[in-house]
Amino acid sequence: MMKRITNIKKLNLIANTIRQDVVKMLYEAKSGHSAGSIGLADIYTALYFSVLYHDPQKPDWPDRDRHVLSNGHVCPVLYATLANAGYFPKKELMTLRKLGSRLQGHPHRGTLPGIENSSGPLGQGLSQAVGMALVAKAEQKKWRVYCMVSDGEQQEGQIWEAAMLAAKYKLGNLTVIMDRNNIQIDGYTEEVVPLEPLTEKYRAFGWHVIDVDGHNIKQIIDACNESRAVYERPTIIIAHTIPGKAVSFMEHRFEWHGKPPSKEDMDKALAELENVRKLIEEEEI
Ligand SMILES: Cc1ncc(C[n+]2csc(CCOP(=O)(O)OP(=O)(O)O)c2C)c(N)n1
Ligand SMILES: [Mg+2]
Repeated sequence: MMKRITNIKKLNLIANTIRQDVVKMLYEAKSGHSAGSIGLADIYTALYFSVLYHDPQKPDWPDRDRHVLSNGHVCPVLYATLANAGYFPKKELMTLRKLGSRLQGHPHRGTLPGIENSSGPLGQGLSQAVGMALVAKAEQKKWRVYCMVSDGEQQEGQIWEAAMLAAKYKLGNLTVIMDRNNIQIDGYTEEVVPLEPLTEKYRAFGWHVIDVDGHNIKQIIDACNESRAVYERPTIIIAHTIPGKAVSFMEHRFEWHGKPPSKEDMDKALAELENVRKLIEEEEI
């Protein structure tokens, strides 16, 4: 069983390492999705180092919590988190998107330990998560399902079908986290197809809704704990994030949705992240 880390400084340092790994992986791969992946480092740290019941040594342990990634293109952050948690050797991260690698550009269940679902086609992961939560409920299991969805995915009809079903079956064992980073492939969500008011929409669909700062690890952990205490209703945590968070030239820029860093970009990003690491060490952040 993975030991829970509660010290926020330690968790912030892990998130910083994950950001550095993602930058290096994407540079090495010469393709992939930078902004969403880097923006999710704090949430993935909270999930795998503090929230989930799981055991990197026993990835198929039947009583583990399940994490379903719906917006599969951000898998570099999931791969980096799994490697840092001990699911597979960190050096394998540098094989991202290479021929024959277990770390494909979109996750493939059955290939890499810790991957619970295949994804890439947007809008489907919530249905996968609802199916898993239904099984856990029917079999009266204690494990929970934590599902990551993006904001761009909210434009897919299938998301709302799954949302209705989760409410109908009173899936209190389902916690969804939405990466509300306001960008999608080629623009701002509110300019492409407006999504707001998201909180009210999910409330109207019968969900418990919590809004958090997606870079505040304590808030993320507290919201996950709150969701565990909500019965008979699924929970969605709307995590307000900054795409590319902590890499100044990527922050808030949809141009970085699907672009990898050049050598120059990587050097600049790693220098900035090294500064952030020092500030965390000195407890300035
Ligand atoms: C069904 C489907 N349509 C289109 C795509 C192509 N696509 C990949 S990522 C993406 C943008 C989705 O928005 P979001 O997940 O919010 O992007 P991010 O915040 O990570 O930039 C699109 C349209 C896809 N993968 N699946
Ligand atoms: Mg987005």
